[in-house]
Amino acid sequence: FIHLRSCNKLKIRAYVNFALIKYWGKKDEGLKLPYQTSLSFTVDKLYTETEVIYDKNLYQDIVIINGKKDEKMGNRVAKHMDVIRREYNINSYAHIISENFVPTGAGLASSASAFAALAYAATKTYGLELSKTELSRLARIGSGSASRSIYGDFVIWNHGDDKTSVSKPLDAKWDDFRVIVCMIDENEKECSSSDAMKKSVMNEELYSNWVLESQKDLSEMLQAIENKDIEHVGVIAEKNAEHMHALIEATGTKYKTEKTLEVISKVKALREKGIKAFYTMDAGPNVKIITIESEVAEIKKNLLNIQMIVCKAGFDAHEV
Ligand code: 2P0
Repeated sequence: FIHLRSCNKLKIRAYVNFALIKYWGKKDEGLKLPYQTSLSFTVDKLYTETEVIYDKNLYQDIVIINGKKDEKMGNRVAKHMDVIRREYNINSYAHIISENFVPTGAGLASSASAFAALAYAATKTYGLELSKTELSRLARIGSGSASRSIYGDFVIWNHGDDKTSVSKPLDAKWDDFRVIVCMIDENEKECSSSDAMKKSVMNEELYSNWVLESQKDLSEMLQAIENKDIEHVGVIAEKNAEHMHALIEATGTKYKTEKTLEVISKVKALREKGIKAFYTMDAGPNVKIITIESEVAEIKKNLLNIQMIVCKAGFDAHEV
């Protein structure tokens, strides 16, 4: 029996990750098991910090995000806390205080960093020392991509069953690699990625093609990262993101806006000029430019009107 050490007050920071090979589609909604293996880059500039304070006097979790009660996210967090309580025999509700360190209103708050920080904070505060593999699994049940935010740098999240579908760090050190987040839209996305994923999975023909192609992209990507070949990495990441968005659009959702298309065409124009800039996109309008350090100044000079965050490799989730 593990005693509740409720005086423990600690804060966990987990970083946002961006997928170069996307996760798109679940074979198990509850356990958040993906159909395919994905690969991502955890960044240094965007993160979430979370505290979990168990309190025997509570009769429900109290969730405060960025200083406010957020009902929608609060319910999701409480649901994940229920999973954690059940798995680790914790019998107390908690105050969950979470802050997203992302530029305000940039539409970049991420469920990946949030659920990674939550899984870690909720267990460590209780005195449990979970392995990173266990944390990755637990984070995954909160939000699929959160399984990757347990680790910094390049990360691979395997498809598999509840036990095997966890992330692992890639053994690749590439100091010059950069992801530049271009902030386009601050509005909440209209269609949650969960709902959009479901629609994609329902189209069996397009979806099975996506799974097949994305896994080919993955093996090429692994080789390209090992070779530190930015052009190859960029081309594959772009192709993979484009394929995902084609699938999303074919099944009735659209995340790209006018501004998105404008930035994409600017990135392509940069490439015509010999600048090594490639893009990826997730379930929203913001574009991320994939590049290396030596190209950053030139990219900034050519995209003056766009607010950018230049990111290097981030770190494993840790206590602060
Ligand atoms: C990814 N995305 O690999 C992909 C690419 C968005 C596009 O993971 O339902 O918030 O919580 O498992 O992890 C966003 O989906 O979805 C995501 P859930 P999640 O980064």
